[in-house]
Order: sequence, then C-alpha cells, then structure tokens
Amino acid sequence: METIFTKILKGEIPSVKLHEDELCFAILDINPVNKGHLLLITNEPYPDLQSCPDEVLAHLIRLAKLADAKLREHLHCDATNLVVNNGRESGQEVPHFHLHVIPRWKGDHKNI
Ligand code: DGP
Repeated sequence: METIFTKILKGEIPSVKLHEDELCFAILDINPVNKGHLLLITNEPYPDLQSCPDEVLAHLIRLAKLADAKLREHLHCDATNLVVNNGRESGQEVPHFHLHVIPRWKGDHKNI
C-alpha cells in the first residue's frame, strides 16, 4: 500500500529527512506544533499500532530517546511530547504508523 510517507521515503515528495535506516526514517513535520517537531516513521506502511511488529516499535522508541537527547542538545528544549495518534478517531490523518516527537519549552502553552 502506498501512503504519503512511502512517497516521501522513495523521494517522490520532498522532505527534510533527518535519519534513515532499515526499519524507519525521520522527517520534520510539515505542520509543526513547535520548532523541531519531527516524525519517526516505519519504512513499511503498517497502518496502526497493532499491525506494527514489536521489534519495530522497540526500534522507534530507541530512536525517540535519541531524538529527545538531540533536541535538548541542539534546540535547548526543556521537554518533549511523544505522541501516537492511533486510529482515525484519535486524530490520525496518515494511516502509516508514526511517532511524533515534539520539543517543548517552559511556558510555551501548546495544546498537544
Ligand atoms: P497524524 O495526525 O498523527 O497522522 O499526523 C500526520 C502528520 O504528518 C501531521 O502532523 C502532518 C504530517 N504530514 C502530512 N503530510 C506530510 C508531508 O507531505 N510532509 C511532511 N513532512 N509531513 C507531513
């Protein structure tokens, strides 16, 4: 199945790609909640949490930990939100599993 993210992975749609490996890739979100808002996306278009294999989930979380450290180091954020919208009714727009990593600063008053 093709999704907007598989097209990005293949380079058919431009993106700011921050990372790519055999299981997943990272890009900047086109509609960021805050500066540095990135998406960790599985290479395979698993539509949701239940269909994503545990080893891929574990890899994504390891990368989220790394991303959190990099965002604190480079953007000096105070915290991050790690968000998964899982299912259309939760607000998931792209049915291809991904994790949002959103930098947060003290007093930024964002509704996530
Ligand atoms: P979600 O609602 O969890 O499915 O979030 C999908 C996110 O994907 C949303 O924050 C915007 C982002 N997005 C959608 N299309 C594109 C795109 O073409 N490029 C990039 N960089 N991000 C996109």
